[in-house]
Amino acid sequence: WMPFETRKLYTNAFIVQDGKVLLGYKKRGFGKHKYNGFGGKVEDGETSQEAALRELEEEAGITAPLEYAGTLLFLSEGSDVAFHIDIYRAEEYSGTIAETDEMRPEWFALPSINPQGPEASSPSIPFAQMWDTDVHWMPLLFSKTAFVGRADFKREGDVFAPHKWWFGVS
Ligand code: 6OG
Repeated sequence: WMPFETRKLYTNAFIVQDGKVLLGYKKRGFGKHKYNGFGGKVEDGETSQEAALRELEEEAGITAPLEYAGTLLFLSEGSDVAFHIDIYRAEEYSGTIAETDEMRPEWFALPSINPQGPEASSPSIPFAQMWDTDVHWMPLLFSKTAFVGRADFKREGDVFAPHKWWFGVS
């Protein structure tokens, strides 16, 4: 057991529109080769909302009226760092979505939506290429239910995998 000496604050933002969600394929850094929302570390002197807006602009080239959606806490065995991730969402955006050095944005259809709708031409969310825990809390994000959750990761060989988690309505 270790006390959690450090809390690292991150953001993650999702645009949800017309039965689709905008994700980015991460080309480098933490979470490389996974799809995720747009986000990063909250800098000193910045609120998490300001960081979420800055990261969305830096990684996808757009701005949006982001609303707070939920908070996730990730802990790892043998580490005294707790990752606190504030999740944001918006249903509109302005600007032109652009690929950046860090992220390649792509639209994905939300689960179980009218197959004739405007989202029909988009592939479904690639959960197999995302963080293992995303599948548990993303339905809460899509249903606009404020949520909170925690996942504990354990080392399995070279990778960390979640072995215990809880996500729910906040
Ligand atoms: P940069 O290295 O890009 O910030 N992040 C996670 N996102 C999800 N969905 N699940 C996790 O479970 C995550 N751990 C970290 C937060 C890293 C980005 O990765 C997110 C940031 O948006 C373990 O600055």
